[in-house]
Amino acid sequence: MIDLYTAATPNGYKASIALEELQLPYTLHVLSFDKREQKSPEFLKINPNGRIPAIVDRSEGDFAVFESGAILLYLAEKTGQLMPTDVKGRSRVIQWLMFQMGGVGPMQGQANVFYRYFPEKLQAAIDRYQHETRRLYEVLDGRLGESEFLAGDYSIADIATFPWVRTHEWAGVSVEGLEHLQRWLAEIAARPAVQRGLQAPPRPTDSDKLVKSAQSIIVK
Ligand SMILES: N[C@@H](CCC(=O)N[C@@H](CS)C(=O)NCC(=O)O)C(=O)O
Repeated sequence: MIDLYTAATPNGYKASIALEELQLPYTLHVLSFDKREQKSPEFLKINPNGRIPAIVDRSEGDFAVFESGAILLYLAEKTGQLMPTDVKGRSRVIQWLMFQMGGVGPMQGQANVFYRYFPEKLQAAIDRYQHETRRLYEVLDGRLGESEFLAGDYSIADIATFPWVRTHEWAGVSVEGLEHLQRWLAEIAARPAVQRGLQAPPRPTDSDKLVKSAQSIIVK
């Protein structure tokens, strides 16, 4: 059994989607950012960075894993699924996973911060992060024009990237003209395991609440 510590955010959904795809039983622990549960002493023992997602694998002597990319690699390697085992195939998945972890996630995350949450409107920062996110989307679109999924077959690289790209509007970034990216988004959104993962927990529909919750993290 796996304990999943998460919240309704793109990084959180990577872990819940992977657990659903792999049909691994897990217990959901939804942390409240408003109550700063991600910074509690108990949770910091699981993730010293005080962020979600994190998992604890109870079947492996309570082994804790933090960082969403590391969680995806752990689950793929534990099950032998969602990532090939040959050196080149594995490398392809890791390349696109790193591209998400070092590129799409941080850039789009900062686009969210400056476009949605930051108390001051810093146009240069908004432009910088939105343009960089769009540029990264164009790289994804190019790749998806030659391959159905990012690393060949459906893999943890797609699971890492999908929850971010699906919320492009929230970051104020368009996917217009990126036909391959749109095709891929629709294809992944249609997967039953992805739909289940996106309910663990569901994203609040009240955008004011979303903004307030995110602001509580940024200002402290
Ligand atoms: N690189 C980390 C980023 C994790 C992250 O930034 N999580 C956000 C939610 S998407 C969070 O927990 N924020 C709460 C906080 O900063 O206190 C990962 O991929 O796991």
